[in-house]
Amino acid sequence: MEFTNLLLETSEGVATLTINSPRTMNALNSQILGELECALYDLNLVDEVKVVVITGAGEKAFVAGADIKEMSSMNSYEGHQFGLKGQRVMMLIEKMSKPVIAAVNGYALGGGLELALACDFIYASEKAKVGFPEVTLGIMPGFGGTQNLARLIGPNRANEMIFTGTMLNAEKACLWGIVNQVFAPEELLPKSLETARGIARLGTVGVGYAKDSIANGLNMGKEDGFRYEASLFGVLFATEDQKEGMAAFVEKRKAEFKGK
Ligand code: CO8
Repeated sequence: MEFTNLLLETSEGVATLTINSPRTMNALNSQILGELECALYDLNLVDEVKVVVITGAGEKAFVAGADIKEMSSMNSYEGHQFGLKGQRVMMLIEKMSKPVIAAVNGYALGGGLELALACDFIYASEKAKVGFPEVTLGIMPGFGGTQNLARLIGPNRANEMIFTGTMLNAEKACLWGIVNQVFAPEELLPKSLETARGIARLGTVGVGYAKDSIANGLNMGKEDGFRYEASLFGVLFATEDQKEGMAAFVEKRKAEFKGK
């Protein structure tokens, strides 16, 4: 599939999806959201792809938010549709059976931070700045940010970030648990790919089921979560990866996983 605003590169089981509109700080307009939805839907179906890394083109921004110029003339119905479109992309990332890592190379603001938060974890460059400036525009986060941020760092810190609209630097974002690791700018993508390739070499059915168990378990009571985990755990014993992984351990050799 051809994309106007995305670059897609796949190697060693890892697809790198780069949002490529640096002139507008990779702001998410309707077209980019549509392309992201198609690309992610497709990547979830491609067997060769085991892990996805999302990043932004250029040196300044991961994604500086939803496109303010496009939103400025929307009516209520259009705003609602735009919000739903963005939320579909975020939900798609969460529902994918493959890990998605956000490599945040610069500003991740508003919808950009929401995109990063929808990913399974975030690596950031020392230059990254994250925040929700929506209240400075008279709106609020609308691509799942109020939900995902509060679940990740708790309501008090989420309240402070969202009500004040201030940005955190990478160090503070890491301290607050938004970002897992911070790297020098030139190290960010290599380190993200190294982690992604490491995951891609493992038993990726188990990885996908663990993602499912963590994500869905968070919306359940603990007992239901335990039950859900046990049912997925049991299914893994019907996979080739489980047989290969355990046989390799017993035979003292490296496992050759097939992802099935
Ligand atoms: N939308 C559209 N264009 C943008 C955006 C954006 N979010 N961010 C930057 N741009 C454009 C600028 O307009 C500028 O274009 P031009 O040269 O044509 O004027 C170009 O990118 C470069 O930007 P700056 O000159 O401003 O660059 P600076 O380095 O001076 O500043 C900043 C960088 C700090 C990132 C600054 O551009 C900025 O503050 N951008 C806006 C950040 C923001 O407010 N983001 C939140 C947007 S709202 C949102 O994301 C809501 C999500 C949920 C939607 C739900 C809908 C229902």
